[in-house]
Amino acid sequence: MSHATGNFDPMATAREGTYWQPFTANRRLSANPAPRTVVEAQGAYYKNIEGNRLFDTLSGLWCTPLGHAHPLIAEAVKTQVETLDFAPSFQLTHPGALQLAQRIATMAPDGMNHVFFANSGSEAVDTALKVALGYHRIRNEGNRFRMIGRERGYHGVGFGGMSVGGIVSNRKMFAAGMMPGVDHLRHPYVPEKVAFSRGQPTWGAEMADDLERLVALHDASTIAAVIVEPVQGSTGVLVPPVGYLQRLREICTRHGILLIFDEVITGFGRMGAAFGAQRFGVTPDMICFAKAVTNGIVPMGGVIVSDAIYNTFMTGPENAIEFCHGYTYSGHPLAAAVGNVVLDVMEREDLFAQVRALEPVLEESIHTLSDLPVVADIRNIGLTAAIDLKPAEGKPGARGLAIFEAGLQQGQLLRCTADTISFGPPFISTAQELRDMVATVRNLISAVA
Ligand code: PXG
Ligand code: PLP
Repeated sequence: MSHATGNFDPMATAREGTYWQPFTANRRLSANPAPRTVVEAQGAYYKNIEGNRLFDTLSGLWCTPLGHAHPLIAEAVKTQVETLDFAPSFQLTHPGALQLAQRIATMAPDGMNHVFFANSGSEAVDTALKVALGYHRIRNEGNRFRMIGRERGYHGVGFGGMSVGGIVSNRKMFAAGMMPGVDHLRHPYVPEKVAFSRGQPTWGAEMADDLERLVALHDASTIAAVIVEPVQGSTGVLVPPVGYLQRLREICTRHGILLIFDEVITGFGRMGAAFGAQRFGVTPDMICFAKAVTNGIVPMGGVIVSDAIYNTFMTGPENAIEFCHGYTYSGHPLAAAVGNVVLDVMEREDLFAQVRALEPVLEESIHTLSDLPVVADIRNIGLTAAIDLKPAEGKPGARGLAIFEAGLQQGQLLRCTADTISFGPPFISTAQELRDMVATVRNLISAVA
């Protein structure tokens, strides 16, 4: 059989499982690939191979807030390929990455003026953990090797991010490969206290004191860093209680522990501000970013570090490499060009303000579903929300899967993980599109429950 594109039958290959897909029930997909095969994307909609138009309720995988096929991005990609398609980032530099670093530093909280580029959230997290180790070692505090993550946290799939992550299914198969010296904070989500909160729960700041428990157990002199998502996204939008992140910051500062915010989802406007750091009024020592920085069009991630951290590394012999770390594609010209255009569009179209305007629309609308008996909780913050369904008797995940598959027939591409439905619609969504999305979800939930 010819493999030329014209003769290629994607459905036949999907049934073979040749493409082993990430975080996917591969056999379920192979059994019925057509509804799940997307072939086009425009604005806030995908189209699948069956011709159904699907509203993009998670902005791809939280990464395409400006929508798809943006003409300025298409133009920037073409121009950049024709001008400078690749540039080594080891010992060389180029204007696109310099400009993007400068703009990201400007958007970051005061005192965070240095940007290290990677290509994904997972790489961003691994980079931040290595910066933390190096920082303490240079300061002759090399005994600080422990990393503290949080239960239910998601920090990607590298060995570092997996180790500080707290989602059990992502950990148990690889338990033998965990980084040494990692411990976890309890997550602050206690449904009896906070279910059906709108925005930040008022209960739970004291859950941050769990860090004092780990300090007492391990001693602060052995702890390098704490890494948390300001809002725990992947596990289903767990919103920080009022005062919780402030308290974590205070405890870290008191004990000389670095605080890393993993803003791979919350960064670049999703919270109605440049970063969750600003939305929640807490300045960490490092911010991990990815996804929306390039609208998901070209992979990119990175870490914003404080001046104090950067200056600590910029010591030693003048001609020495200060941080022996980096990726072939760090600061890739194509990613940088797209990043610069994305920030142009966000600024010109005032999209953070648009998020702030849509937040109450999504909040009002999604909380109307609380009357459905099968709904266990609804949470929201910024342009994100999640619904927990009570699992079907003896069949956890069955309701979520049924809703995902039925959604594909009813014009909604939904993100269902187990029995949680998460939402992160594009910033370019209209209020009506958000209300229609919720109306369809009401019908879907009613149909499976
Ligand atoms: N940190 C956080 C906070 C993330 O949300 C990563 C790191 C890893 O990024 P990469 O680019 O290596 O995948 C993430 C990624 C979902 C979903 O449905 C979430 C992510 C990725 C895919 C799906 O919630 N988060
Ligand atoms: N930077 C970028 C890239 C933006 O998109 C915006 C607002 O949309 C701003 C800065 C300014 O943010 P604010 O509206 O919160 O003052």
